[in-house]
Amino acid sequence: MNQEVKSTCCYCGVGCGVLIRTDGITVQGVRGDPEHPANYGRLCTKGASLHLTAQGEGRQRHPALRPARDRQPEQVSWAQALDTAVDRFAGIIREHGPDSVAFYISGQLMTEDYYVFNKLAKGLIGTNNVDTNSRLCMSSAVAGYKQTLGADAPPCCYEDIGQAGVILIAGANPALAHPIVFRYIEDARAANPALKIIVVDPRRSETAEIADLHLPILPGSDIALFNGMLHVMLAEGLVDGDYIARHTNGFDELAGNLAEYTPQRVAGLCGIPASSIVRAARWFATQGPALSLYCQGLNQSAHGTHNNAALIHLHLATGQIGKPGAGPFSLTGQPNAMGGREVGGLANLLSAHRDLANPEHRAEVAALWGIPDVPAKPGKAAVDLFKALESGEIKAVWIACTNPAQSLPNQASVRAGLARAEFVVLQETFADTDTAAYADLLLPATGWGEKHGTVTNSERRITRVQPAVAPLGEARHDWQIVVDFARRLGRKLQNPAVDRLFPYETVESIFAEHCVTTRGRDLDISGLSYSVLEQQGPQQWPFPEGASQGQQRLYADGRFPTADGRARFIAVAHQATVEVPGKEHPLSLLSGRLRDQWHGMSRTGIVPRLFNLDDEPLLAMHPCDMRHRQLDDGDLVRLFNGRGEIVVRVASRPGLARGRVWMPMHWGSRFMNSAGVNALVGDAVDPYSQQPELKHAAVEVAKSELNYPLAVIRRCSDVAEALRVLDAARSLLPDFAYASVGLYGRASPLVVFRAATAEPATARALAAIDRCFGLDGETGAIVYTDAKRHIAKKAIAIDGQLFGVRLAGETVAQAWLKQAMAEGGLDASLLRFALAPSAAAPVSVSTRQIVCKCADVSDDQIVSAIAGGADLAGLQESLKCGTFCGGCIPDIKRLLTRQAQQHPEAA
Ligand SMILES: Nc1nc2c(c(=O)[nH]1)N[C@H]1C(S)=C(S)[C@@H](COP(=O)(O)OP(=O)(O)OC[C@H]3O[C@@H](n4cnc5c(=O)[nH]c(N)nc54)[C@H](O)[C@@H]3O)O[C@H]1N2
Ligand SMILES: Nc1nc2c(c(=O)[nH]1)N[C@H]1C(S)=C(S)[C@@H](COP(=O)(O)OP(=O)(O)OC[C@H]3O[C@@H](n4cnc5c(=O)[nH]c(N)nc54)[C@H](O)[C@@H]3O)O[C@H]1N2
Ligand code: SF4
Ligand SMILES: [Mo]
Repeated sequence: MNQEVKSTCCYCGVGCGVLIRTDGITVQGVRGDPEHPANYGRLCTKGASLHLTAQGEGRQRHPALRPARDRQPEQVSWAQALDTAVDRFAGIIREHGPDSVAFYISGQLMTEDYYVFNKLAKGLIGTNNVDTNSRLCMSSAVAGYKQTLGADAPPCCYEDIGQAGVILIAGANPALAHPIVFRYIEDARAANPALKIIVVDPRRSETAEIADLHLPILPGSDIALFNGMLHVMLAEGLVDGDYIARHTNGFDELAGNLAEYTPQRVAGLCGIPASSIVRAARWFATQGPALSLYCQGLNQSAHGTHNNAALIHLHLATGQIGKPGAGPFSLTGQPNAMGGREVGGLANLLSAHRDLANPEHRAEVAALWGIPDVPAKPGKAAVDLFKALESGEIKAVWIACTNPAQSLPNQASVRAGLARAEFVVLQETFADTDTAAYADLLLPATGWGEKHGTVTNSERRITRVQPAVAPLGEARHDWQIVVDFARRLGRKLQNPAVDRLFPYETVESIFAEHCVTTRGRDLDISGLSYSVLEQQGPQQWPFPEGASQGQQRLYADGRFPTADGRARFIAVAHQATVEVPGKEHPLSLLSGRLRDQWHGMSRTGIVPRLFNLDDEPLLAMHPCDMRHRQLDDGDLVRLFNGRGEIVVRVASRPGLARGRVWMPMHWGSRFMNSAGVNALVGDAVDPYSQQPELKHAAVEVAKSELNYPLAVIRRCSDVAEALRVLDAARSLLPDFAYASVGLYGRASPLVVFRAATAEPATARALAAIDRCFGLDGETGAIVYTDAKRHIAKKAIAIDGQLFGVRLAGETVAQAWLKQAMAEGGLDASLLRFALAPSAAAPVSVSTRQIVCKCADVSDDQIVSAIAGGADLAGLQESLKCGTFCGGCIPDIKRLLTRQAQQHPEAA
């Protein structure tokens, strides 16, 4: 019998509620939870395809121990696995002290998982070496809030988006990275024609398309812009002197600095017209409630904390905070980065927004945990933690729910650190991430659909996550793994507090303890419990004991959680990026997200249709920069700086200013033959937040001399087969100077492999490739070879349909071949076209346009349903198009109008 279980989407920090449909054994489907206040039933493409990632493919199913670094991991029991880990950790701790081990965890864990990891390190072992991937993500936002407002608390809520008069989106691309937030922005735009939207982004991003004013500032120049805006406000009398006087400190000192940020000077620093700065300032101060949305464009900078502070200043100076539609709203990246911050799971924090540097806070936590003290010495933040692995200072690392061998900057150093470490544990849901190659011990964790606990989203809302199915194989919940390890380690180290520290039998008991630690703090949730969350639904914090509901907005009374209750202005000044493009490396490299992929693609990378927009890592570049280097669209280029070199395909993007290139962060060594963009990005960090400058590196691009292209497209009967072929193809990647592999999916799933060589591929190499893709047979095959031009092609048909094609030396037909094969096949009678050097499809190939990317519905499906009498509601009912993110509804309406015009008689 099917039932629906309430859970959340495990991707971005919007924190959408989902209903998981299950027969109790497997996950059957997913839909948005109509009752969840984050999304009211909507989902984006990633959320809408979650069930496709929960079928067991690609998972780590049992603990495994690697007998030696050059050997494959071998299956072991949980007891063997944990005892081995205990022996190694205890041995290293005894010999070298607690600071010789470290934990590197993740904003994608549940709050309860996070809580016990933190307690294990700080409470049991006695080291603050516990840091997380939130260091790469939110730590500048944390430091920015704390420096100015006094606590790490986003003061806004999603409802503010619909109530704002002006929305400033800076260094964020919610159209792709927070799609449901973007739906709210679109709704606000539709409901209020007077709404002004300003987008600050060096690129003309997808989000910039909705802007009334796009400010394509020079990378890293946000402080100058915000200071310049404040200068204008001050000069034009647009600041709220009364609010400043009553609720803030430090304005005069900042104002002294502001004098030099004239629009003319700022125009030079930011590379935008002075008039745009003036306009942005006036709109911000005069259009009604002002709301800012910001993310990694501000955070991932060596001056990220001050980027955040400079933006928050605009709100403090105009009193645009603590009221509906207004405030600085930091968008959280990961689904539970907020929860991690709440339990203090970072090397410089303690439980419930307490600070490690504060002796009173340390004493409070020690008392709550029932131990004499917690260590005072700050732990190592992410970048330093991996440097310490490289230097040998840290000898063992426990990594959970993150993939540092892809996502950290300066990959050469990170990978050297992992290789040097004496003992690496990887607690993962999926097998074979880039980090797995370095792990001595692999521990299988439960994944989405199996997990339980709580998560907090961007608007401080805590949701209970319920399991829909049992753990796969031998997988265990993250908290269970930690608690089991902690108890074994505590006994081994003869720590008398171990039973008191880790008494938990249920996940609920951990949450209950966490709630207690928050009593009296800014994020007080002493009034929350699992039963309150189940009965009353997701709740925002604070929610102290006795409260009947959470708090929608913070600071309505103008009182801030600082010693004197006032917010603070910080004297921030413009700073350049750490690497400034120059003669040798004249291009500024930006990196970020695509709509349909999530980080290192361990999950989204097993869903064929999530590759349909981008199935290869592309470097976006301005046409003039390309011409200057004699590059054509689609050429393979070397992308390099002093740190490394990778080969990628270049794509012309006029929306990108000259001198800037952009690459997605998603491709690592599992989908291409290099570490991806982080082979080039440096590891300079912000002095306050220790967040690395992931968004900026100086690079150069040159045409590669890989003149012999290769492409293989292989149709598969189902996803399971596609994943097997994909895995096999991975073994080919290291053989090439350029290679990438991906999926593609419509009616049939495909595996798409592309590579290039400097010398023509030998017959032997081609035979190996054919074998790998199952294209080595003769039945149904046709071949074409032109030895003089080094062209060698082969196509195979099975059951009257094209099954696979390998093109070497010339590959121009691959684009239409891919479409045709994905739509179900290419009739065998057309096989010879597959080998022709034709970039255009033969007439008979259907070229369907996908209109609804969430439900994967094409224009011809919609047109034929309209011909059958369907209206919008009918289409939504029968095809499900336009029912997930809603982004395609305008396109569906256009098709309805077109059809009505072409066939008025039907209307
Ligand atoms: N589809 C998808 N969504 C995701 C994720 C994902 O992997 N895939 N990951 C989630 C996570 S963890 C995070 S942190 C968020 C990130 O969400 P965002 O930060 O919104 O996304 P990014 O693409 O990293 O970068 C945002 C924009 O910053 C711009 N930028 C670069 N440098 C600067 C600068 O100096 N100044 C300014 N003003 N802008 C700059 C980039 O051009 C880019 O358009 O996304 C979350 N959502
Ligand atoms: N150049 C560049 N680099 C970047 C960024 C950028 O914009 N540019 N963005 C940075 C940012 S903001 C972030 S957040 C990081 C993200 O970087 P990572 O944290 O490395 O990214 P993920 O691929 O999400 O890694 C999460 C891993 O946890 C596993 N997992 C999923 N669920 C569970 C679970 O419940 N338990 C356990 N134990 N494992 C699980 C997944 O399979 C996955 O492999 O990348 C950073 N790196
Ligand atoms: S916006 Fe998309 S990725 Fe983010 S939580 Fe909602 S469904 Fe998941
Ligand atoms: Mo992130």
